[in-house]
Amino acid sequence: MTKHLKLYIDGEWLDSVNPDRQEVINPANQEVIAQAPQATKEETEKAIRIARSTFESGIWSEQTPGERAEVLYQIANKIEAHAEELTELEVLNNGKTIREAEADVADALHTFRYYAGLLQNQTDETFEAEKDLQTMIVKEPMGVAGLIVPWNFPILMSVWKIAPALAAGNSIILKPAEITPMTAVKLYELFEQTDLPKGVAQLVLGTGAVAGQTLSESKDVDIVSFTGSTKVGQQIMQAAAGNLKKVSLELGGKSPNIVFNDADIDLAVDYGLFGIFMGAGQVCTSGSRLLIQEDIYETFVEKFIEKAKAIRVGPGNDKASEMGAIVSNKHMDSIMEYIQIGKEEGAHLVLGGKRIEKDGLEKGFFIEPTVFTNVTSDMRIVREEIFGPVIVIQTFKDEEEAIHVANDTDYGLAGAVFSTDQAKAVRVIKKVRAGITWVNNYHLSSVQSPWGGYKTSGIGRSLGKYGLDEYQETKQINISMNPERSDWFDGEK
Ligand code: TAP
Repeated sequence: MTKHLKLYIDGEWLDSVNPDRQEVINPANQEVIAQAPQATKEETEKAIRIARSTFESGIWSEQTPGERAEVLYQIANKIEAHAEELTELEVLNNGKTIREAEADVADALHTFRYYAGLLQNQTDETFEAEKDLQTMIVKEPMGVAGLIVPWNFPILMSVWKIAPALAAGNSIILKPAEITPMTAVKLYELFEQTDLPKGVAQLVLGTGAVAGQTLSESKDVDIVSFTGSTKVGQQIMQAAAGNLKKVSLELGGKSPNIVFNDADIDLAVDYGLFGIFMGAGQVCTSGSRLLIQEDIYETFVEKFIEKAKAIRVGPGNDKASEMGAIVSNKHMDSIMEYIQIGKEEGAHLVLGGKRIEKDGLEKGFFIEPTVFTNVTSDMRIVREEIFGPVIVIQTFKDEEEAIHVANDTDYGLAGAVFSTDQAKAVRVIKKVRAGITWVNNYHLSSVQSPWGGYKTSGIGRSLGKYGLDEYQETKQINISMNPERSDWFDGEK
């Protein structure tokens, strides 16, 4: 039986008045798993009004950090207790593998615990600015936070926004991607079992064009935090200009993974594969451009293809699958179109390139691990984010050229260097214009570290203390300890 999902506003599960429904499907076999409402503009505005009123009431925003931290710990414990169910839902709805979904759920609960701890360790500054003038620098919640998340990490991207936004004392409205609402709904069911006050957290299921746009435009929203495509990020910035709300954007990438001739080749191959094929390449930080030094090119490509060929593609809920499905038919078509473009541009397709339609995968959205060589820097497959299991392999002569090719992109989200010469590796990674970088590994990161990009990859940082800052205002309070008149306008002079 398909589940009928609802909106969650002011502590109530509500049907939308809009009769249109979004079918939520399992991308591994196209089975319909739920029907989701498509919130109207008025329903989204109602969610914003409730968030504004709970914020102003102080029921959450004026709780002490210790009290708020306690609720965040309760949420983390609920996620832990329901980890298996959340993992299954994520696999079912997104198509990723169990191993990937387990890691996401573990990261989600860890993020709530991290922000609970950070909140209790955040202390205000105070200093004597002048004689008898005591200054305090305090952090305050921003107000109402609109959180818009994509489909590639449905629970994790939601939590990376919800945990710091709630920790800071904001009231929130979450808008998941239309096609992947399942774990967000479960998360809100878990919130109901904690002491999070009613009306602090709303869930609006709906389209980007209506619900997302309403959140971005609203004068009653103080910050909109978005993860997704650069194109929509630009639209959100324009919509947000009306009340000059804060905009935090984590956007796309075309990240370089540089391998020098002195690298441990097996290690570089291993992380090169992980860098692009984890999440079937539907990861903002994917290492989608491999840059190989000319003299190891043949050896590297041979080993890389041999291993990529052996990747077991299949349904996420099969423990043997190493790479899952593409999230939707529409997105699969977009990836296949890029593969066609690559061929027409004259790149050499040396592995994959086809939809997989055999061995029980006929009904799902599966694409072979795909490798292009002989590419040039002006090709669209080299410049544009494909967001699928497709890698382009470029070459370079020396350190200078490696840096030039790595930075020859509009994006600046991530990048990596492989070399056994630590000094060179650090020298080069410092020149890569990107916010999330690695030396001799790929994709390894922690909740303490700031997450975000340079150039068209975004504005602002998630996670760590930087992520909490995103959702806080900073205020100075100047206190006269021994008040005296200023006599600035003294009519007698
Ligand atoms: P986007 O269109 O960017 O969607 C991301 C989120 O934004 C979804 O919740 C979407 O809602 C919402 N949205 C869409 N239009 C909006 C608007 N005008 N105002 C406010 N919110 C809006 O991503 P997509 O269509 O799913 O994927 C397209 C491409 O984006 C991908 O191929 C990939 O290159 C990139 N992408 C990047 C990332 C990351 S993490 N960097 C993640 C996903 C996608 P609905 O979809 O529900 O309408």
